Amino acid sequence: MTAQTTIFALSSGSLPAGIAVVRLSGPSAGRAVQELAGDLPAPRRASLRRLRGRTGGLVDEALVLWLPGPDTVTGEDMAEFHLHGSAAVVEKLSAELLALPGMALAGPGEFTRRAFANGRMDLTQVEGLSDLLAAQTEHQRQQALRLFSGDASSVFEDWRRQVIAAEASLTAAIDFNEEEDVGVQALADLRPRLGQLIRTLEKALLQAGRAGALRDGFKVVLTGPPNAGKSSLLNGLAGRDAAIISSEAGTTRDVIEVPVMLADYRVILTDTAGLRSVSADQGVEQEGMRRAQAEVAAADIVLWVVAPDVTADASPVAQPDLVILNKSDLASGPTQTIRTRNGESYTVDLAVSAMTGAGLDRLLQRLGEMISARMMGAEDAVVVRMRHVAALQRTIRLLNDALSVEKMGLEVMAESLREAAQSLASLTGKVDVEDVLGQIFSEFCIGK
Ligand SMILES: Nc1nc2c(ncn2[C@@H]2O[C@H](COP(=O)(O)OP(=O)(O)O)[C@@H](O)[C@H]2O)c(=O)[nH]1
Ligand SMILES: [Mg+2]
Repeated sequence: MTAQTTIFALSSGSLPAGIAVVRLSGPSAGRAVQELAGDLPAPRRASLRRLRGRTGGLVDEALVLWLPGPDTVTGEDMAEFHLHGSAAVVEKLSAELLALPGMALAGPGEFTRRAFANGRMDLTQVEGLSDLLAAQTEHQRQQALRLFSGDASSVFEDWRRQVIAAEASLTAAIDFNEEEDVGVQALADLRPRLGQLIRTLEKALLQAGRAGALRDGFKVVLTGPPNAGKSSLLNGLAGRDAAIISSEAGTTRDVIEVPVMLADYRVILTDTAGLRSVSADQGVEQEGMRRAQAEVAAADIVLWVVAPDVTADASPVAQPDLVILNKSDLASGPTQTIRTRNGESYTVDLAVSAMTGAGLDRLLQRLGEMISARMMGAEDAVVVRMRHVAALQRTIRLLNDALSVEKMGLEVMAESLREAAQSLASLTGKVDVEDVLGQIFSEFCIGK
């Protein structure tokens, strides 16, 4: 869609609703208002108007906002119609708008794309907006706002300025290269500065893992031998029957994920197939176990579930985060340790009974505490997405390249620094971003 078209879309939620907001952006926004409302109301003032179609028939009575550019979210002329929120009203208005020249329905994220194209937002802010619209928890909202507000962009920009400053002083040194000492001195000055920056970037990368969990949900995986009661426990923790329970070992073959809220974090409880040795003809169960192992590898927290009436093979991870003894109702007394098939012993962290519900509250509380402790400050992270991680890793590599160059290679060093600055610039979208644009904007809904 060219910038010459004027786009419009329903920007509010699904219909019917109290009010439906149809947004317009582009050069004909003002004309559309004039045609429908009869005049152009005062800018930035909500004005009540009767909207009339081409034949003069009444479309609706609506609040109309006229928002002349460039001081708008998209940087273009914009308008809003606040209509009565029925499908028929929106349908009728859309038909009237489409009859006007240069008017088209907006594609997903097209308003935001125009805002980006007109320099009203940088790429990190666009990502923040996308996350903000998807935010389900208070922590996710805070993290998204950190990106959307431009806080993260200023951090990225500060890093980039440091690299550019280093490159500038190096270039100056190269220009004086006849004087041996200047190059030596320039390097001596630069090394600690770049080293410090690399450490800062590495620290930001470390935070990225937690930030990712905040965005996508914290993954808690239940693993253990068949019939230990993993599926029963998942249902108990989730408060509903999500997984099938059976006394027949090997019932759970697929991975079952149940999102729950714990300590105001989004947590994905994950039930898996029991782990045991099976013969080759039990192919489906084997595939289930393969998936179970993949889930364990991707887990943020691994709960190893065992029970008094089943014998466990060794835990699939060296150190499970919690060893849960289920079926405490079957145990004759308190059980402190359990023994595996080959004689290893593990300390039981919590005894519970999925059947009677005993200990479930304590388990939930314990999980909430573990997650809060691990996620502490994750909403402050600026490196959140895989794209950020990749750009940062590349930057660190280039800075290390620059540092490894000896005095004779000042120009090579300067080149590495230039590339490092570019790599940081790609975070906010100052360069080289065409390929990532499509990806990011495709996450948006129509009307945003
Ligand atoms: N007595 C008792 N039985 C349980 C408990 N939890 C699960 N079971 C039973 O153990 C069997 C296996 O349960 P299930 O949840 O399918 O185990 P999974 O194979 O680990 O997923 C079923 O017959 C359950 O009813 C419990 O806390 N106490
Ligand atoms: Mg199961």
